[in-house]
Amino acid sequence: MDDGYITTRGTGDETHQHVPEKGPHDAEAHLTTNQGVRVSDNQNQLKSGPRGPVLLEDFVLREKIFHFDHERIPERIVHARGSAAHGFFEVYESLADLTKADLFQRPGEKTPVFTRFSTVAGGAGSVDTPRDVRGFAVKFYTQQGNWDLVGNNIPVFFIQDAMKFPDLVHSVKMEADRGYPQSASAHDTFWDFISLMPESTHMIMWAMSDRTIPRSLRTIEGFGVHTFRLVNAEGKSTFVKFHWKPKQGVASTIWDEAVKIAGADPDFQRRDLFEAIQRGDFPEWELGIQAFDQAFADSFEFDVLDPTKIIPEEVIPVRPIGRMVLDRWPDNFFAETEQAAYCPGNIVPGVDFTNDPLLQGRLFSYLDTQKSRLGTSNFHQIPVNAPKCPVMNFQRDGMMQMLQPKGRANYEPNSLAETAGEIGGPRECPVTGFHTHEAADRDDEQGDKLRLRPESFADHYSQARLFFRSLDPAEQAHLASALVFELSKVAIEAVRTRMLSNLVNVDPDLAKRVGEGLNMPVPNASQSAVPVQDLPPSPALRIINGPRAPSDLKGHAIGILVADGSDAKAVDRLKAAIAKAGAVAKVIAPKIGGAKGADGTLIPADGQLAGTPSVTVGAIALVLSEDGCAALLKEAAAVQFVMDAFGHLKAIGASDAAKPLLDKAGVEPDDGVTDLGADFLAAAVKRFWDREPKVRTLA
Ligand code: HDE
Repeated sequence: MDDGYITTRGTGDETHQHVPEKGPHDAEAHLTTNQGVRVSDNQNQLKSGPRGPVLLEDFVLREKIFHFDHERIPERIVHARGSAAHGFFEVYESLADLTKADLFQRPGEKTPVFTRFSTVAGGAGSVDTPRDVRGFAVKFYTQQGNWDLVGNNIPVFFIQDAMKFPDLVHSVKMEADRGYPQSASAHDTFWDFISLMPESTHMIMWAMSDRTIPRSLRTIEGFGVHTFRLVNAEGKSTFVKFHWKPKQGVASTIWDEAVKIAGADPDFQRRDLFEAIQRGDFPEWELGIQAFDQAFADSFEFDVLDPTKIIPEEVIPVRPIGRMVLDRWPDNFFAETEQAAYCPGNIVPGVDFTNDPLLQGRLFSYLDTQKSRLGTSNFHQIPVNAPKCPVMNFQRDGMMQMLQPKGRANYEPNSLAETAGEIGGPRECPVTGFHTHEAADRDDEQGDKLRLRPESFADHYSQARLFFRSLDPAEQAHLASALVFELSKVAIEAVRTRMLSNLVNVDPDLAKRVGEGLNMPVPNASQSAVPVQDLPPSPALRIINGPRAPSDLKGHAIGILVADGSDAKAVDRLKAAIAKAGAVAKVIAPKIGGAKGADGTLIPADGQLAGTPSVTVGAIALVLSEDGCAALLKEAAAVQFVMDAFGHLKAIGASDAAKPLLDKAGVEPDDGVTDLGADFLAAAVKRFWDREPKVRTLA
């Protein structure tokens, strides 16, 4: 323009020039409005004169801003923060003896799945590594309809009855008046509620254990929690508990590490899952069941309908029945991960519920919440939620209806509709349709209308004790310290005291340790309705020194710290050895452009030191020259890099010249501190728990 005003048109037009002209109706290659009209200028609104007012007739602007204004939908009231992936489930052998569910009939058959992991308390934009339970929700798109197994990474729950769920969630979420804390259970209202709910004690043991600070979403177990049932073609019902066991092993962080990860990379676990899938290192879980009958249920110490109880694996082993592999990241986060609508009520013939009062309440809640979140009763038509088998019924209309059924008949029975050549349209399927398992399992599963908690649900402490006493001593110390940390954030002394009195029932030594950590006297035990039992420990519950600790380096990330003067060949050798072990090497340098090797070659970097602290990797190697080391001694980030790796009990491999940095970071020699040879890779798979008493005081 030659009127003296600067225009900014250039950018948009240039972009357009790169788009090949395909034809007048080819909307793909051209920016259009939602009505399909091509947009001529995506940079400037329509104005009356160069500095004049914007014109109301600018439908391109109005449509664009209108749509943007409505991009957000309500986040999930719980489990708002989540990451998901597509994959498949492959059944190992026919389970026809136990269930008629189609996905379990033919060995080797694969069923598509969409699996979402989540934290519970925080909002959708909260960090990935708070101390929190993780959701583990799997949607199986079976040929007989969608089956959703909506579980957690902990096999028990806080409450026994759905009536208490809103209270529980209100107490843990940010406090009603002040709007904080976001994504943390360490505050008054949560512990006030918990201290008044002895039935939550078992879950609290799990929640305060290392289970709630997992290293990766790839290293968590999953549990269906409730007792479900499988039903075979003869109508025989078998009770089951569902388990997901990660092939990657079960691994957790240390609390100090989880806190630092939250600052270094709030999306740490989402990124980890994304990167693993992108590089073809597909995470895998085995699905297992604990199957049992009514006779076992009657003989078991606890009520199998009580969701605050486990059945130890030593009592009923977990039978692996198939595997799940997650091999495809969603194309679009909102369309898939955010709009995924899970519902424990989505089951298929061959699977059924039990009377677990928590499960029954859940069956109600999820359908409801999806309507509120997704705005329409037609949310099942959203691609991620739509079954991959035919859907045929006479449900019609509703907001955002995407289907266009033909014909006059929208009722059943009718004699007008024609579907697949049959007059009358879709019909009931008395044989293949879903039948609820009819028989009550016991006489007390029917009768008068009552609001009461059965006596068989009365023992709130024995399994909490079982859990605590089953753990490795290092994990017990973490659990006690977690309680000290959380209760130290509780301002109301009476709440702390009440919690201590509940803990005495779990284990007097635990209560003593927590009392000492708080510097508070331990009160008498709170009242327990039934005597607390000493049950045999279950070593399967351990993470540290447990049966499912990671056994190799596959999928681990190892940081290699370099600086100017590092031996480029040594870095290459290490990278090759790390790759051979199936792990991922991350070269970390003071500058992202890399470091200049001793031989003058450039050592490319994957991360810059300040932005890639050692908490983001599982072990560290220091490949430094004397000069490089001397330079890093003056960098707080480098000293902290090593200090944290040592404090987080990780393996540290170091070249001789890196010794001054080890010294400055306070590293004391132990089995986890090695040279850069094979010992380092052998050490990198482990954490050195024996080191812990040297680096922190635990309760
Ligand atoms: Fe949930 N839960 N829940 N829950 N839950 C939801 O549904 C609810 C419970 C679990 O990735 C909500 O879509 C009630 C146990 C997961 O999208 C809501 C009760 C277990 C997810 C809801 C429970 C879970 C949810 C919120 C007690 C483990 C995330 C948004 C009666 C077995 C699924 C939504 C995803 C989500 C209700 C208890 C797991 C409000 C009423 C026990 C993994 O419907």
